[in-house]
Amino acid sequence: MGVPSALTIAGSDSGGAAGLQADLRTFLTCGVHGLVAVTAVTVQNTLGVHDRSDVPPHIVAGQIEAVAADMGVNAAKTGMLASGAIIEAVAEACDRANIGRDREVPFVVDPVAASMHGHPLFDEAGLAALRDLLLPRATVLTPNLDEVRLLTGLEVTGREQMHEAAVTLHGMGPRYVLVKSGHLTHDPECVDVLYDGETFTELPGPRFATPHTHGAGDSMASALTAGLARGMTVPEAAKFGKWFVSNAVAHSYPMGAKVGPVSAFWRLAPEDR
Ligand code: PXL
Repeated sequence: MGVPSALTIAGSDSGGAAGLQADLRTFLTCGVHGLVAVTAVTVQNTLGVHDRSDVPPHIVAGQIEAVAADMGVNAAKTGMLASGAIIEAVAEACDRANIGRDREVPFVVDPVAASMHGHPLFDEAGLAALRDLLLPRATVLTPNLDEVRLLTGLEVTGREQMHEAAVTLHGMGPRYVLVKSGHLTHDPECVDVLYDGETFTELPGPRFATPHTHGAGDSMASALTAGLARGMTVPEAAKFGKWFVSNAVAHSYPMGAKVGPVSAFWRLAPEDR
């Protein structure tokens, strides 16, 4: 096999911490060629998202189909999807490109709902389209606890409830659900839960004291996607993603006035970091 490729369907963060910039950096350091379908351009720094422009839905679909037809996609993921109209176009393009649950190309749906500053990254129609069109197409759904609440109404305050949330979300269509524990801040550890409809697999990790966590969710989902592109099973790729993001948070750095980015540099040789 040549170099594996992974596709991110995501928005641009001008601050380079999250979004497609985090995804491409992660793909690179995981040895995977990054393909991109840009959904939106955000005007962003560590103080917030100040403006944005969404890409026309047919251009988002066109990017997916162009790279799939010519270059081949070994795994795909979503990030910021911006609107219901873009989600509809993504669902149709993914079907044509054979991306999705029970299809040839595994599909990681990261249901990115808001920026870390709380700015919504899609509208009401986007939430309905995510539920109706993307959850049933997901090989793996990777919500954080805010996204669990948005999708299910469940307020998760402990590890037991993470299991309940995983069961509810699994009933909404994805093949696997990975509930992330980063927002369970009173828990001294950071134990994510993977559920396949029968078995719960706990993915333990340390909780770091750093405030600099921008892009953590994107990096986790991208490393998981890179693992799938390299031929790992979903449980193997989920463990790989957890390992990658724990190290990325451990090596995060301050930049700008507020929350700095997690690092993908940690996998480089020390003299290159
Ligand atoms: O971290 C989620 C995310 C994804 N995509 C874009 C973002 C953010 C968070 O700020 O800005 C473009």
